[in-house]
Parts: sequence; C-alpha cells; structure tokens
Amino acid sequence: MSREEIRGALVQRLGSWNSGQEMAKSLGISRAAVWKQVQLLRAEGYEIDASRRGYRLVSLPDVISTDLINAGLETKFVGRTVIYRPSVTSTNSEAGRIATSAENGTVVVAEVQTAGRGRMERSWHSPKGGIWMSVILKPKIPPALASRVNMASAVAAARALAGLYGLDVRIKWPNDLLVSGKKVCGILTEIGAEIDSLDYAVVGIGINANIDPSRLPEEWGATSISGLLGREVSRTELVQKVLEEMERAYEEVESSFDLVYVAWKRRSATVGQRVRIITRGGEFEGRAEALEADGALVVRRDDGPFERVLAGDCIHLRPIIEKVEE
Ligand code: BT5
Repeated sequence: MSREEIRGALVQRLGSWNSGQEMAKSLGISRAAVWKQVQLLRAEGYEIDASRRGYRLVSLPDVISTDLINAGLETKFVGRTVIYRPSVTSTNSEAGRIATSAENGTVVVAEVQTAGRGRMERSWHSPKGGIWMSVILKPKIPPALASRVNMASAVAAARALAGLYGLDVRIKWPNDLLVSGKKVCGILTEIGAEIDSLDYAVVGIGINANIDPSRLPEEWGATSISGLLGREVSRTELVQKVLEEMERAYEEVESSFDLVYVAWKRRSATVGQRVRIITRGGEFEGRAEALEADGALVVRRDDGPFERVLAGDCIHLRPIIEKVEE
C-alpha cells in the first residue's frame, strides 16, 4: 500500500522536491522503506531524482492507473470513480454489469481487452498502448433521445484530440473519428432503458493512442495518434482530457443540445461525400446531403429519392469524376 501512497504524493507534486524524512513521517514508515518503494517505482518506469533535498518525480511512465487519472482531473462527476483493470474481455461488458448500481460518470478502463467489441458484433482490436474505456452515464432524457449521447461522445473525443494535439479530427457518420481520412477512434454506445426512461448509457471509447500503425491491417484504413504525431503521447493526459470533454458535452446534452449538434455537423467527414449505405434492410449508394438533430444521415439516392438513415454502416466512396467533353 505504501508504494501507492508514495506514488500519489509524488504525482501530486510532479517536478517538485519532497523531503524523504517528511514522507516517511507522514506515511509512518522508515526512510529506508521510502527509498525501497522509490526503487520499485523506478523499476516500473517512473523517473525519480534523488538528492539531499529528497525525491522529485521527473516524468511518468506510459501506464494507466486510477490514481494517475485522478490526479489533476478537472471534472465534477465524470471519472470521479475510475475502475482500472490490466485486462478484461471488454470494458463495455464490465461497465454494463455494474451500470445499474454505479454512480453517474463511473469509468472502467483497461490496459488490454481480450474480446473488445465494435458495433454489430464486430470485434475491436485492443492491444497495449491504446485507450480502451467505458463511461457510465445517466442522463435524464427519454430513450428516444439516446442518440444524443452518441453524438456528444463523438464530439467530446474529437474536441479532446483536436485540443491536445491540434489534429483536424472529422466524424464519419455515425461516430468514427478520422484524421486525414483514417480511423483513430471508435465509439460503441449501449443503453439500458425502460419504455419511457433511460436507465443508463455505457459509452465505450477506443482510441489508437500509442500503437504502431503498421501493425493495424491495411484494409481497416486505420492509424494511431503516435503514428500521426511521430511521438508517443501521455495516455493519462488523453484519458483526462476525454473525460473532461465528455462531462462538458454531456452537460450540453442536458441544457443546450444545439451546441453538440452544431459541433457534430461542423466536424462531419461524411456530408458532401458519395457513400454506400448498408442497413439491415439492404444497400444503396448516393450522396450524403445532411445530418439531422436525431442523428439521421440524409442521403440522396442515386436511384432517386432522399432517404433518412438512422442506423447502419456508411462507406465513403471515391467521387465520380465526370469526363469533360472536348
Ligand atoms: C467501432 O465499431 O468503431 C466501435 C469500437 C468501440 C471500441 C471500444 S474500446 C472500449 C469499449 N469496449 C469495447 O468492447 N468496445 C468499446 P465498428 O464501427 O463496428 O468498427 C469495427 C471495425 O473496425 C472492425 O470490424 C475492424 O474492421 C476495424 N477495427 C478493429 N479494431 C480496430 C482498431 N483498433 N482501430 C481501427 N479499426 C479497427
């Protein structure tokens, strides 16, 4: 336990000196015991200076932990409870199991997922280095408006990536995040509801953070943040930023949904594109014309009519380049 406490004390005062004697006194252990714990933290990748002034944490390793996420998290309720697991089947499944009794804003985050899930029973590749987390939300809205949570989550994740790294993040309908046309983040929202009220939404967010993009199959059209930036990023900082943006967007959903809707439309990668739409009812091609407030994509079909699509898959096609007559 004392290693956790020493880590917590150093993380809170990152970059500042902490007297070994005072640490020992406040934890009720010997100075030699403090030294031993510092050695163990160094072995975990924490860069810690030691001098006569005591100990100073210089940099954090790229590990995810509850106390690292909590230190400096500027939210009121999202992420106030963080459940960290080194390995799970799926953070969405784990969160779904506890959702009814959990506090609004509880987060489940894992280092790896052994059976990560995409939409429509597809699988989601979740190796070490990414961010795989689920946020339990309990908005006071009817189930018919649940798509708003989905929109807000895509907007929040996009704002986080744009805000931290200056990336031009676009939302491919319904809610994949693309940078330079490649997918860096996928979102899977699952809900528990009665007929007239939403009990909870579990928002699963997967971000390819520090993952070598050459290890992602070509046909996925995917990349990672480290691949785009040419350097690794702090996953702790990214998790915190996503949680802060989730809280902001969630509050907008309850008070001024228009802000979310406008941001969602503004970042669209899909409107204006030629698309192939695949729904349970069949497939068609056309031009994506608009996004509506209920989350629907409006497509002008090649065979004539406009169609509102509420659920399904969307593939961006290459534009048809018409031949200019000589
Ligand atoms: C999604 O599904 O994009 C939603 C992914 C949600 C993942 C998070 S991680 C935390 C939480 N816990 C879970 O179990 N899930 C959520 P979809 O649009 O269906 O995309 C799935 C498809 O993307 C797959 O069929 C692959 O083609 C591709 N894919 C799989 N892993 C990928 C990855 N890491 N990066 C990019 N593409 C991937």
